[in-house]
Amino acid sequence: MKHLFRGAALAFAGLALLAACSDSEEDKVVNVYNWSDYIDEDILKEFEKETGIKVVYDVFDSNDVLETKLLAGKTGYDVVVPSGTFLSRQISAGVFAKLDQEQLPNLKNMWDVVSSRTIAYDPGNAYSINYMWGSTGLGYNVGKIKERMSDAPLTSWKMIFDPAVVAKFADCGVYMLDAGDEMIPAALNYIGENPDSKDITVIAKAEAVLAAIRPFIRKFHSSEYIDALANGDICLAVGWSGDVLQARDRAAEAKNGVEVAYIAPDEGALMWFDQMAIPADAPHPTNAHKFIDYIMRAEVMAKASNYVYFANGNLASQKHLNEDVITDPAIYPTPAALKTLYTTTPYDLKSQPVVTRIWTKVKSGQ
Ligand code: N2P
Repeated sequence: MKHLFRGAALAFAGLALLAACSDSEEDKVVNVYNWSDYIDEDILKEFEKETGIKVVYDVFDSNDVLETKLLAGKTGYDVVVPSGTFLSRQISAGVFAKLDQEQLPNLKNMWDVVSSRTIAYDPGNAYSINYMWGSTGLGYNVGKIKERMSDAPLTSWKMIFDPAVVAKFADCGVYMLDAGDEMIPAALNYIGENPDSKDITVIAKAEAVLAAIRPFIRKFHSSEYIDALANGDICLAVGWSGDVLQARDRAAEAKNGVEVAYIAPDEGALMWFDQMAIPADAPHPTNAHKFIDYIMRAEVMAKASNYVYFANGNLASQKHLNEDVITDPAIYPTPAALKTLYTTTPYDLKSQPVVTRIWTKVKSGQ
């Protein structure tokens, strides 16, 4: 009996050792799939230098593209960054592994103002951690817009959704995000409907708004507008806050006389949250935790926001943020501005096909 007991104890210790070994035997690599123009690449180099873990970094500019891959499975990715609405239904579909909080000591740095909002998508924040958040608004070329319309309604969605206004800018180039899940709510909000409506008769109303301005849109794309704005190739874009601010900086650096500005319009704009998560079939889950924990370091997170001009969900990072970042209301909105921002919830099985159909139709211009 005594022997048997000792045997079992030994076997148990052996198993534990094996588990520890397989942990440390994970290949020294982490495969990250994040949005384009969303990090200071020095961060990746510094992580590699410190940990010896190579970062294979791949980018996307569409939640739909990420979702298609995740639902098919076996992406090979260890860390992915869907927005809250998409993350939520991906969690329900069993796409992600629960985070092991013991491997994430820097969770202490996170900001309850953000984490209390992201629980709407990920109850208990069990599967995800906020990377960055921002708004969806308008980027414009100050000079070109003024030239064409001296009294342009710069702080209103009329800039894009009023056909008589946007028609004036068609010649200098108007881009729109290729994101039906954001543009349909924006169109609904513009006509006074609930942007988060799941009622298909309400959602259908967005089609007429978008169809009316379709002739004036040069391109639907979710990342090319940064350079297009910066180079002066277009004069108006629906875009993501930090991306437009990056365009502003690229223009200033190029000293090309282009002045770019961002506005989250008065009628309200979408506030979204991009969340780091680990696919259930990630090949290197331990490295994924190490990577996420590294990103959650106050200095690292601040370095990322200082570079891409998006706000983050990390309170400890705030004392390391550049003055022009923490004080810019386009990045960290004032409490009053925050009240004008709306959030959305995921489309369900009934509403998603309607959104997809409208969006495909609008883009095709038929
Ligand atoms: C990064 C854009 C990410 C914002 N360029 C959209 N979730």
